[in-house]
Amino acid sequence: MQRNTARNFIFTLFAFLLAFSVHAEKLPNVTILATGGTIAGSGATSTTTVGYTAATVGVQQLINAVPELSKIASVTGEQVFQIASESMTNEHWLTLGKRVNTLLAQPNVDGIVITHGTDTLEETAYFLNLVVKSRKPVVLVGAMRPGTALSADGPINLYNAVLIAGSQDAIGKGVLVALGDQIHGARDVTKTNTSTPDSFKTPELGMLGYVQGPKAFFYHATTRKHTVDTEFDISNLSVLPQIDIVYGYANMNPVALNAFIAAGAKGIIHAGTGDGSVAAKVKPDLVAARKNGTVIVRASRVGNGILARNGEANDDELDFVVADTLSPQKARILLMLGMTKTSNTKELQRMFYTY
Ligand code: DAS
Repeated sequence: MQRNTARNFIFTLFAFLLAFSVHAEKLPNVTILATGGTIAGSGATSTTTVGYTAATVGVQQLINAVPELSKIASVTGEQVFQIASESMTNEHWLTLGKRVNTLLAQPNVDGIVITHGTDTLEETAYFLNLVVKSRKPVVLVGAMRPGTALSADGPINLYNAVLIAGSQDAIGKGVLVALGDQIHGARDVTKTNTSTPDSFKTPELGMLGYVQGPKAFFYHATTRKHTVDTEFDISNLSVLPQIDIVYGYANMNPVALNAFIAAGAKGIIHAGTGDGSVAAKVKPDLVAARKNGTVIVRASRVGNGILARNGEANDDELDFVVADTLSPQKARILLMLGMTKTSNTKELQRMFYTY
């Protein structure tokens, strides 16, 4: 009888320990890739919210500053770059995109958070939205105030981003952006204010959800292709086509356009006034550029709305591409990736209506 009791006790203890260890291991594995920016910035005083230095704090310090992370994920940190994001380059993007794909191919990585400066965060997010080959969550996060400032937003933004990256609900949603308790999609989010904490918005087309307490809540999903459904592959690329943006304004002239082309631009995003209008002084040079093989995409400086094909220019006749609803800075990214596959303007236009 005593031997049975002892055996039952040992079996019960073993079963409990097994169950506990399984539960403890259930925390998602999230890798934080740090690139710099304000979220890693520091200022001279607690009220320095502008005029601070970005990209001074390392990834482990960012993680140590939010001990609550250990309750929601098993976090690993990597310092990929340490730059202010206005200095992000195509080469940085290729390095980051390849690292993300390598990590997400590992079964022991459930999601990735990328800490990033806010100036080009929306661009990096959209680039990754087009090149990441996994359905696992990738969440970009930044801050509008350095960690040294009163009411710094970096720590809670980082906590929320890790929560989303470990969330089953975030799987298959495309690359996400998390600031201010909000969840935005990479395609349509944009920075709308130079300095206030509510800067990131998805005007008109709408953000995807919120983070509240210990959970990510999704209410929308993008209708455009992303991640595993895209046709772009950077695995064997070491350089991306040079695409530049010319900005439309009253009294515009073709000097910048011609300078970009002379410097070797393979494509031009024309960020026109209104519905992508082309100034009379610029049109002859834009038409000539197209005839000489430069791909021309008509976009708008306005910020919202569909760029209508054959609206402000006869795109069919001039063989221009239109940017649909993409901002000029995101149209540049799609054209750049598109031209790694083709220069055919009909194929490129299809891409602008697909992604
Ligand atoms: N210079 C800005 C950048 O690195 C700082 C920031 O807002 O993150 O994007």
